[in-house]
Amino acid sequence: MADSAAKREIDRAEPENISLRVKRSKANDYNGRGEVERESESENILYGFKTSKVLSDSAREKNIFVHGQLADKEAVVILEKTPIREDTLADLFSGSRLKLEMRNDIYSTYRLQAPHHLNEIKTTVVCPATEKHVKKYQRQESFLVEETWEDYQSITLPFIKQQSFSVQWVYNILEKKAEADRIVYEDPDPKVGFVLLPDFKWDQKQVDDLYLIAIARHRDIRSLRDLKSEHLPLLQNIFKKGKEAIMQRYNVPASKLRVYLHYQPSYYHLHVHFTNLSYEALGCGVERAHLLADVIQNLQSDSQYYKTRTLYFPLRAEDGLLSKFKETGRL
Ligand code: G7M
Repeated sequence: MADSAAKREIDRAEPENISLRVKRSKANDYNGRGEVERESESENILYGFKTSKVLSDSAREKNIFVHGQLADKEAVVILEKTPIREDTLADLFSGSRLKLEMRNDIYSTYRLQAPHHLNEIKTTVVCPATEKHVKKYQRQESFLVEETWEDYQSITLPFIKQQSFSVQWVYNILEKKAEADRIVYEDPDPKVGFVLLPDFKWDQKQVDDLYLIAIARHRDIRSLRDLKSEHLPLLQNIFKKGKEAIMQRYNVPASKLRVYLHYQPSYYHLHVHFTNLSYEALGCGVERAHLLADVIQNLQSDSQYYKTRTLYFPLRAEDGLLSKFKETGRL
């Protein structure tokens, strides 16, 4: 399979770099005041975590989203089992303990206790978490919303100006105050430049679930709705150089990538998602993802495309924007 070939390639090409990067990023922590703090790898900041509620969990995706308190601050912790990598199989088979559960004819099942280094759970901590973060991770029913350009101006724009998530983490990346050692590619040009780095959902251990984001240096583009033909050089630059950088670093060709923008995004600063085509990343469905190739073509044929079209997107039951659409009778 091309994917496993690419995966072997990532391991062969850069085993040191990748593990180093993973280690370094574990040791980095942004303290919310514009600086990065180094944290000892062995320190367990989750030691005193008090669980108040499981926001959602999935047996299929093997993850759990937990709301609780961390040293009296609200926090969300996401625990996620990661894929089993082919290059760990030898260690897994020879270094584990097996406990027999049942045997029947040619069939037997076991509980395998993997060696420590293969027994990790990817953990993401949001602290202090706002109420909006808690809602974001809470399992909720979704509703499809129809947004005309007029709706955008009268409902969506005022709402996002007031209530959107802080993009401080984005500025920290652009200013190299956080995640600087994770940058895969950067173009410093203030107009068409961008920074490409792993999305924090990707543990970078295998390319099967490859997930990077390109963050525009330009700070005045909130979302798809702000795009005009004058932004084509920026979008084309991200598309071309992003794909090239991913090929060079991870040996994944453009034909294996899904490159898209979210509408609505969670963070209103222009960024583009690059995911492995064979990985069904959350939010890559037709109701939320807009292929960058289509966005470019739409703007080439009509500079005002995103200022005239009705756009559709899902909103979750507790999203404040959904209430606004309801209040104005648009849903
Ligand atoms: O939904 P939206 O298009 O706004 O997607 C934003 C993306 O940014 C998501 O895929 C997040 O996983 C990713 N992301 C969010 N935060 C807070 C961070 C972060 O601090 N670092 C990195 N590398 N990615 C993030």
